Amino acid sequence: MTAEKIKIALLGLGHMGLPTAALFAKNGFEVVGIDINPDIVDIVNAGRSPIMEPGLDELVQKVVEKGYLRAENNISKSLKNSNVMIILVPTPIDDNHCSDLSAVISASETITKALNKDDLVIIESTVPPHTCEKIIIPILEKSGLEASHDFGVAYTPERALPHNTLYEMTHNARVIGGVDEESANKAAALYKKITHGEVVIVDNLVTAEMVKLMENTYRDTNIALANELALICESLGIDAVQAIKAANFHPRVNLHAPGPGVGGHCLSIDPYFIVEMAEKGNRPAKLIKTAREINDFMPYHVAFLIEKTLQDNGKSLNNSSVGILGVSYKGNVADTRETPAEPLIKNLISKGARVIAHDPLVDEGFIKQIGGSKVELEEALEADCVVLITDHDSYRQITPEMIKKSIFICTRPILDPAEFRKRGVIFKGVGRP
Ligand code: SAJ
Repeated sequence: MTAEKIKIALLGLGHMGLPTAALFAKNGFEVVGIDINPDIVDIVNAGRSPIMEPGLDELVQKVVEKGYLRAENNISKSLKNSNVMIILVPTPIDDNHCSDLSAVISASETITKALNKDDLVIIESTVPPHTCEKIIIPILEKSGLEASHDFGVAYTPERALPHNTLYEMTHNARVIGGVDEESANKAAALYKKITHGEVVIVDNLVTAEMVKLMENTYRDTNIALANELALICESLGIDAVQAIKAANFHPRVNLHAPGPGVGGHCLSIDPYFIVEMAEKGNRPAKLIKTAREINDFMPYHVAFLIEKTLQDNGKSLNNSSVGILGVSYKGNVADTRETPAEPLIKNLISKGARVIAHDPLVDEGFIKQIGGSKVELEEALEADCVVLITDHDSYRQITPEMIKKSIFICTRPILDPAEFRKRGVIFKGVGRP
């Protein structure tokens, strides 16, 4: 397939899908973005991005204006005219921590209706191992065409950090696996057009699926290690953040940062895809499961720290106001998916606390929906107990004088306890006895 002959259809214009579509369009490919949400389609066709991501609004405007990118929300002739189809739809987990592949299955069925000989289907959605070969390819072959013989299939996981997506998508290495060598090479040639990073071809589809899960499971288990060490340090009167910082001077140590819990739609979800398939194969995934349990426990440990610190200072939680700083799942993003702030706020309210919350990037709707009320920063800082949950850059400017009632639980390692304690602030935190 030569470049001018390639017409790309990308299914799923989300946090990763829209940047991917825009980058292919920026590099001269004709791209149709397909999404089931008509609002997203309208916003993109108006030349704007429905997602807050630095640089994305301008990029979408440029490529839509030039006619390289357009969006549609149904099976259309443009899908039939496409010869490269990319699936980048969400893969959440259900209440039993099992993968919900309904969006991937639906996207595959959509493609099957428009699949032509010599097409290339690329899956980017994060999926459990063996999904491509055991679920997606059988659906695609309902077209009457045979994978490898008639059409190509490749898997390449997206791996861009939210809030830095465009840079990471054009610089991070890409891992690619194919149903056959030709599919992998075709996909590699395509992604080399949008990234300066290394393009690493692995043996097959399942290896590429597993690489993505390994990356995020590596981070989740390392964060769990940092959190467990922090809990132990608290009981031993050791400042875990200081100890971790010192330990990381070792050339082969990279302990992550303890915090209020692990949010986002990746690290808190992807490890379960490995657990699900491991247990199907009667192979336990004890460490991975335990790490998830440790990270999911952290919001409740923060609630304990708040309650205990108030009690130690003659106040009770059910007569106190708690001012939460930050509700998104991590600093400088507006995304609240799986945020640890949600279980924390619900737990505090169940114990009778009055919870007020500030977040420069999250609107009132989410905060109200979980039972809190959105306030200005000044008001949150006047609460009986101020709790920093999200490491937004703007919170690095907080000074001891701003903590009006002198109790401050800082769950992220972004402020210096000594600065606050020497001005009379009762400064506690995860791993900060
Ligand atoms: N967190 C900690 N301590 C740390 C690091 C993070 O508590 O030391 C928390 C964060 O506050 C956040 C959560 O963990 O709540 C996840 O944060 P993250 O930045 O590690 O993860 P994501 O979901 O924003 O992005 C990750 C990235 N994966 C890797 O870095 C291996 C990104 O490259 C992936 O593309 C993304 O998941 C994804 O889409 O899978």
